[in-house]
Amino acid sequence: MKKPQLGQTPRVLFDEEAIRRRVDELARQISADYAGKGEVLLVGVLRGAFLFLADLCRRLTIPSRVDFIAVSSYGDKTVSSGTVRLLLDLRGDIRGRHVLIVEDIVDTGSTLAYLHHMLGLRDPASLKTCTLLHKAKADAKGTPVDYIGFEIEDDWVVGYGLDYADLYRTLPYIGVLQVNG
Ligand code: PRP
Ligand code: 7HP
Repeated sequence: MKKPQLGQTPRVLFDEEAIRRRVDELARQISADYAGKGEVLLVGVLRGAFLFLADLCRRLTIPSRVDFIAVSSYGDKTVSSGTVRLLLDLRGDIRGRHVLIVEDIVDTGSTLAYLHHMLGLRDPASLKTCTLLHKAKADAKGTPVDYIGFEIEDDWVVGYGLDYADLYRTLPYIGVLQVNG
């Protein structure tokens, strides 16, 4: 993917209302699936998933806790380095717990595959994955993606937690950045 021009206003892909409706639906589905199973531990993947997780967790009707993990593979680029760096590990032990990884986006799938493998080794009672956005081209290397908010094309999307070079993250909507060329 070529470089987005900085300073542009992103084209709206999902406005606040569309995001709210879809997050509501996901929360209902997740609450139904986990009902009666006890507590779910939501693992938010920083930094991109912070807004999605905040909205999702408040709409769940099941008992839940929250922990965070931070990874990075893009830096200031729009092409994955292919190497996922663990910047911050979970605070708590996940052995015997129902764990749901909460991502903002699955693009190449490298991050989710890395996290699923790493957390799976820690012996959780169950391990599922949820992402707000999923690129059609994503190849999560066999990692199941259990809950998907929206399927999207291979555009560079920003807002609602997603960034380009650490910009645009705080936009309330999800938009597409135009690329040069
Ligand atoms: C982004 C995003 C996902 C990951 C998805 O994180 O938040 O975690 O990339 O890409 P992939 O499917 O190609 O691995 P990034 O490394 O940019 O860190 P950030 O969330 O702190 O911006
Ligand atoms: C990571 C990421 N961050 C923001 N927008 C996208 O389209 C992205 N793909 N992978």
